[in-house]
Amino acid sequence: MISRIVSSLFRSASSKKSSHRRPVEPLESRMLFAIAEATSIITDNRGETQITFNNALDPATVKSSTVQIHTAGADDVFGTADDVKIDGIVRLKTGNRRIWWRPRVPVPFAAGTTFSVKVSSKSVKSATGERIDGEFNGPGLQTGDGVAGGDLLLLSKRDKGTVPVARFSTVLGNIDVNLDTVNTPLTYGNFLHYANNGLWDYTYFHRNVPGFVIQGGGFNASLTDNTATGLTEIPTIAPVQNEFHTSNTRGTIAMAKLGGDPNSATDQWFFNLGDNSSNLDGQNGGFTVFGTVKNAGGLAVMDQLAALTVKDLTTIANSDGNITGAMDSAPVVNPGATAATLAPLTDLAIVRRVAILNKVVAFPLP
Ligand SMILES: [Ca+2]
Ligand SMILES: [Ca+2]
Repeated sequence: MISRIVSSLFRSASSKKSSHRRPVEPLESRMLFAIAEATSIITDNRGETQITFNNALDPATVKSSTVQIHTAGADDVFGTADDVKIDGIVRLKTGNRRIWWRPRVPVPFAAGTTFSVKVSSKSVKSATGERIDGEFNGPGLQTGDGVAGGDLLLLSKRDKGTVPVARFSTVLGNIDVNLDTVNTPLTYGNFLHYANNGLWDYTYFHRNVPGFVIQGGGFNASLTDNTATGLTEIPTIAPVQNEFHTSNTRGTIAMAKLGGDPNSATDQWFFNLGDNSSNLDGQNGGFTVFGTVKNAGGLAVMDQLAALTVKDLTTIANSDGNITGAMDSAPVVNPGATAATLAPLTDLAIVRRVAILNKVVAFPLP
């Protein structure tokens, strides 16, 4: 993209030189010298979309009418009249450089459904008033018509590779996890049930044992009742057969289970903070490692979560003994949090969302 802008500059300069009497058209330069272009696009299989620009955008121009997500409709073809617009909420974050779209309904369509993303260049402007440049030349993808300007238009598709990536969006940042579909297929299927139905949205890490594990997946916080009373157990399905294969080393994630019952894992998982292989590989049939933290950034977030203050919150006002009993070593982001005054959404180590990252491809399909 930079080279394209540079060549535009040269073209303008030379035409100006060859015809002194004709001024450069101001409208044309506004189009060609677009100062806001997308540098990163992240989408997940339940529709959440984050588009980061190199420069700030005008917040007044970023709204549900100018950032649109569609599914293909009955004809299964994008760009036709029956495409279905998905109702969403649009925010502008990160110094007004990141468009953050999420569906208003947590699971608006079957997880994995391909959807299109359109950011209107007629409407969305940079903070200084220029139209955006709809070309995208970011990692793994080039899309657009090769001419600066125009709508930013993409398709987001299910990643059909053998190592799909789950993103755990936590209060302290994202942890991307490479999922093992080959050695732990049943556990992977179980994982998809909870992730794809949004059941892990607004859950929290309820147990932190520094140097050992940090555990979550079992309980969630209410968006409408920010007190201990609002905490609930997430509904579980039948336990999954144990599939121990990979060692419980640092940066792996494994299923939690009941003592003395190897085949009892349902919705709770834990990150191994250190090398727990000598303990967890042999105990209770071995704990099933089903994924590995993908990169150093994710490990850093994991370690930051593990460094949070730990509180005994077993006396919170909640009638569910499974919840209170599990919170004897609960990490809190608010060091002043107490069992008596607990405000889960602001005090606990919330996991805002767990979803599988999608692939972004050019629109229309090649
Ligand atoms: Ca269609
Ligand atoms: Ca273009």
